[in-house]
Amino acid sequence: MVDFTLTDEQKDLRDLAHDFAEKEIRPVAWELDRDGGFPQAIINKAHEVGLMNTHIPEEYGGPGLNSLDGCIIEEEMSWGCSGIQTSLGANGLAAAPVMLGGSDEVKREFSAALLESPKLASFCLTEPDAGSDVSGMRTRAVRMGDKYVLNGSKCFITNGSYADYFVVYAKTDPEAGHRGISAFLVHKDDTVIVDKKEDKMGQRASNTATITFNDTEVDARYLLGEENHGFKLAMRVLDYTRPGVAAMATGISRAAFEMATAYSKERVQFGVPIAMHQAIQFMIADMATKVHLSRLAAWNSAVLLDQGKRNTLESSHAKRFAADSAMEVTTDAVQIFGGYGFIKEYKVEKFMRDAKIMQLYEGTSQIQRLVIARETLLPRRIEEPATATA
Ligand code: COS
Repeated sequence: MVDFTLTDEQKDLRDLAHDFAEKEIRPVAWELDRDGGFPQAIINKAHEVGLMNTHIPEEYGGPGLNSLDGCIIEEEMSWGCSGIQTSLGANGLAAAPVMLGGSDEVKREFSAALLESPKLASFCLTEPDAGSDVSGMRTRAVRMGDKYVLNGSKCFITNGSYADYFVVYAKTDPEAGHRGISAFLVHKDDTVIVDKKEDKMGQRASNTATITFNDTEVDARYLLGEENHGFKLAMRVLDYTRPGVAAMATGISRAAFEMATAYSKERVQFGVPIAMHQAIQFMIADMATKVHLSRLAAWNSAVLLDQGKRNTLESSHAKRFAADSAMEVTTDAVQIFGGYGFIKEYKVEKFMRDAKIMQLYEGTSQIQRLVIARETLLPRRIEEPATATA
């Protein structure tokens, strides 16, 4: 039986994250959104209080929090600002392939670097011509003695301009399709070029950049997993991280829902607060259901992972539902504000812009439906179990 009763430790974690979101994130969120500034000061503080790198196992010196713990933190922090949480959480996405595929020595070295100081790591999968179609990537890695040499460009890379480490997927056998991709942990040097910082619709406090690797040399010990097994590693990573994205989407929905509910009790039209009108009540009811079910789906997919079970189907259910719900809930929140919702001063429109990326990154809502359809029609297609080590 699934039991979502939080332990005292999980309640403390939720309070810590909520307090941080309220005191550190919210006061600067709208300013960083307006200016597109990078939340370095918040990253430093989050690192100091233990709200970053929470996934690093205890055996490597980390807090070893599980996937459900991660969801609890990500919802609260995204209630503060999902753009800032994207900056704080990107290390988790980059560290997952290291924890799943790296040698013990590499895991130890990488964990120590992230835990010692607020260093950032980026996950580099997407390319201009390879978004949903991962195996269409063109970045090449060629083995030369005890090194690999990487060439190619990756786009939409979170924290790309500020990262010291990059987990890069590249073709090691270009003729072999998805069976010719490998993953590498790359340390930044002067062959790693930040080409472009994107000017985005939402999550403007997160840095998104194009990164080019020009004859970048990587020691062979930084190959993650086996050569040519990088595609499956990436899929396993996404199974691992999509519950967290669903939790982030829940945080955005909840924030917009709270703001709209409060406003509906204050705004008077036709002689009563608009919350007294059934048209608004039904919107509020649907929003409440979507927030509630988004959280349950995120937690369910996380708990499966914590139990060492494969959660491919459930993480796609959660990511798809929570992301689409975030778009709907935030749009309805703007609607409840009426014309004021369209005015930046009223703040609620930021959630609608931030919600859009939830339907796009870590697999679009269409890709989640593709995974759900395949898993439903061919449930035993993927033999490999997820491990609970990352
Ligand atoms: N875990 C382990 N293995 C998996 C897997 C999973 N979750 N999903 C697929 N695989 C395996 C398959 O079993 C298959 O193995 P074989 O080579 O032994 O046959 C292999 O990977 C290829 O799978 P599939 O045929 O499903 O690959 P497709 O090229 O059709 O791609 C999708 C599948 C579209 C689902 C995948 O490319 C995807 O998730 N794309 C979105 C990428 C994304 O999220 N990008 C965002 C960037 S990260 S911010």
